[in-house]
Amino acid sequence: MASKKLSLTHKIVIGMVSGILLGVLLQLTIADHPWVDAFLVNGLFTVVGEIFISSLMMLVVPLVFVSLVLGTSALSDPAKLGRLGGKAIALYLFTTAVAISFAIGAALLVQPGEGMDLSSDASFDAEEAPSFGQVLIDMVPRNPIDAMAEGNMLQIIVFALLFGIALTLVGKPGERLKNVFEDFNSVIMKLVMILMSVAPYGVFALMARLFADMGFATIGSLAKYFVLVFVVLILHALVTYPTMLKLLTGLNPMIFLRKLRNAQLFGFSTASSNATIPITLETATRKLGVSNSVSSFTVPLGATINMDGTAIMQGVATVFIAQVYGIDLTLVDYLTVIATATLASVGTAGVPGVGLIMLAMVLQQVGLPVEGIALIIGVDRLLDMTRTAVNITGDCMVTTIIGKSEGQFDEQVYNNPDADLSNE
Ligand code: DAS
Repeated sequence: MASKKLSLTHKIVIGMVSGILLGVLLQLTIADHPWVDAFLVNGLFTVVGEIFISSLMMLVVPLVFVSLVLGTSALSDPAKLGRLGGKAIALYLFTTAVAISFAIGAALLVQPGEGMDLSSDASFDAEEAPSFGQVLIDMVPRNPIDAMAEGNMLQIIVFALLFGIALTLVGKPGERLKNVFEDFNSVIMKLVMILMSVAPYGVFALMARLFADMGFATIGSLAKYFVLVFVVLILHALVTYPTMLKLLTGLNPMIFLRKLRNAQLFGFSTASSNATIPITLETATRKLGVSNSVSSFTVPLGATINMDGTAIMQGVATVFIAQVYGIDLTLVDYLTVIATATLASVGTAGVPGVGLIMLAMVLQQVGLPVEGIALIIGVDRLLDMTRTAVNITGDCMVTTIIGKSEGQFDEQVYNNPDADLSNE
């Protein structure tokens, strides 16, 4: 009997697990064999891992711009766009507020910082939180080429939306240009497929380097904090999202979670929602059956403004740091944390480590010492990877809800187990 071809998901999981096992082994030998660190961990694995992430990031700007222009131009009625945007922003902010409220409640119950003495003398440079008005002003690109060069996702989204609307209103030239964009989109999507085929090697290198570098002793002293964030993240992805999807669409959430595996594995491996946009977009359209008109808008938007996983870390970290420094927060303080974390997520891109930068804004808002972040940096990478996978899951859930509510959704594709890239 011909052996069943390994699916892409299986290959990525094999790459991930073997990378973790090798990394743990190397971590134990690095002290005696410095060449392992130099040639393998900071040599081969770093080079392969960084090339893999850069190759994904390479596709994000052209893919987001082209697919969003096409998606917008297909939405014949611009008023529909307003409704789509309103629904997306409302749902994204709502799920983020739910996530952080859930996290704060769990942290107050578990008390992760209880009994911890203040052991850190390191400091953390906090960035100023942009005002909400400034975030709105910054969304409009003065120079669209600059916005693309800098990968400013919100500015690229705004320019692509306006360009797509103008494309539909300009008649023949727009029709000709739309054909060019459609061909360009096909080429970019082929590039995404090629990159997905080499993903297992990139994931292997990323995991091997991470686990060779990460001292497990750090997790030990922060075990309560680490485990609490991890558990709340998993519960949010496996309970909150399936419940919302079932209640708001009636769809089978188990199918949803199964089809999300590749996108989640990419998000976990890269710790970057932005780098995973090509896979998230492909998942939303080809696996979940949401039209490009909706996905091309809600996926890049979600990668930027929707960070439920990040909000969960911020909720637990705020309670943890307040406890470690012996500061009692009031209900108003917690409401301020929820509002600040929800709004802070709007203006920050989905790249590795952005959650900690946003946490500094949240702590400042409630008068907590920002240097408390130095306590949790050591275990943040693994949590960043997990919360990025949760962020992406939230993006796809909202995309599916909106696609179905807008009639831009093919339920046959959603229910078809073979509408799945992992077999390619
Ligand atoms: N790494 C971020 C993302 O890409 C999440 C975070 O930093 O919390 O979504």
